[in-house]
Amino acid sequence: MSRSNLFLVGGVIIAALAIFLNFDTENAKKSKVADLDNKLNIYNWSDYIAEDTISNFEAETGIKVTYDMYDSNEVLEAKMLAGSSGYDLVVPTADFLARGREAGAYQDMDMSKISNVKNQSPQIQAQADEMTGSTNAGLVYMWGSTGIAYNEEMIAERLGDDAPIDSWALILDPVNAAKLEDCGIAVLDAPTDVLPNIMTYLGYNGTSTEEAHFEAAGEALTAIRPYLRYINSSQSINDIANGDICAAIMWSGDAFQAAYRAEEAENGNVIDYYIPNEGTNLWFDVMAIPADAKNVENAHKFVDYMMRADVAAENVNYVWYASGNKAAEASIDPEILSHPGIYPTDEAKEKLFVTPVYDAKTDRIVTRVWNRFLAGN
Ligand code: N2P
Repeated sequence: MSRSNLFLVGGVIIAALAIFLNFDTENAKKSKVADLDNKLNIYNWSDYIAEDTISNFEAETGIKVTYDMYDSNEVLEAKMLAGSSGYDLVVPTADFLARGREAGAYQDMDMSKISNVKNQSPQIQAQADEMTGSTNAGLVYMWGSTGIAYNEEMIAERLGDDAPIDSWALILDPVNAAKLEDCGIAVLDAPTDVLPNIMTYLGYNGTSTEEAHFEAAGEALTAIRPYLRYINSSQSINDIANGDICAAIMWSGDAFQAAYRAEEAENGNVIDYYIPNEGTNLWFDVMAIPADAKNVENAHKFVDYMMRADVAAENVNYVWYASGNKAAEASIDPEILSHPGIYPTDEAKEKLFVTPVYDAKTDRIVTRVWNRFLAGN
């Protein structure tokens, strides 16, 4: 082969290679975009969605969902503040979302992409928006209260007619706690849902941020610590349903899920829930998008899907929490809609408060008091 021919062949090979490589990277780019478009990583509370919501969404949109669960705002917060969680959609309680936004851990939701935003209850949404100081922070998924779930028969056997089944004293009075130790008491591992309520039991305002009030709440918890079976936020649904524990500080919907599970199992356990008359906190859990989410479009598509009235109603009928979705109410089981433990009456609402957005100093006090309680001293 002559020298010039050699150059020609070499040139052709290089050009072909260049076209091939370029083509290949273009393809890779395209498939990467397609991958991104088809994925969604969700991190939500445990026991907080109907069984087929995710598969229905996947079938309808072709988006592949990875669905992980947590049972504490603190766990979620740590992940959000560290960044690179890999999640595209999470559901913090509004006070945690407010703090996370201040730290730059969340991005705004583009409400123009959520046509079903019209279904949202303006009243409920306003309460969350007030805390975050934004109308674009996210949309309230569910809301509820913190109260006491108990096994009717087991409590009656141990406390008789004296059982204060309208007060935090059922668990917080050490005399009662000692009598219930054998049948099992559980407390939520949720400092911001427990400490403010213990304050109301002690006669303080649940929205107080005074250090002395947190310390007093911590002492009241420490006094009953020896009688507690455990401090955990996701175990008590099954345990109280099965009769393995008899009283628990729980979130409203979880308590009703337990009651329902016991009924379904026909195991003889009758579980009830009440909002203590000293007062309790109402909370709002908000669908929100982390600042570094990769699949932002899909996160919006999912929120829009969750905001459909029929989808929202199905979720409520399964998890027994009150919905942020007003349009869903027409399809929510009337038993749920009229239940004062789930949708509190206006009278009960007067004793309810929302845990404030704690600043860094208050947050440190809460963490210190709670860790002491967990450690049992
Ligand atoms: C769901 C608990 C969510 C309520 N199991 C906590 N805000």
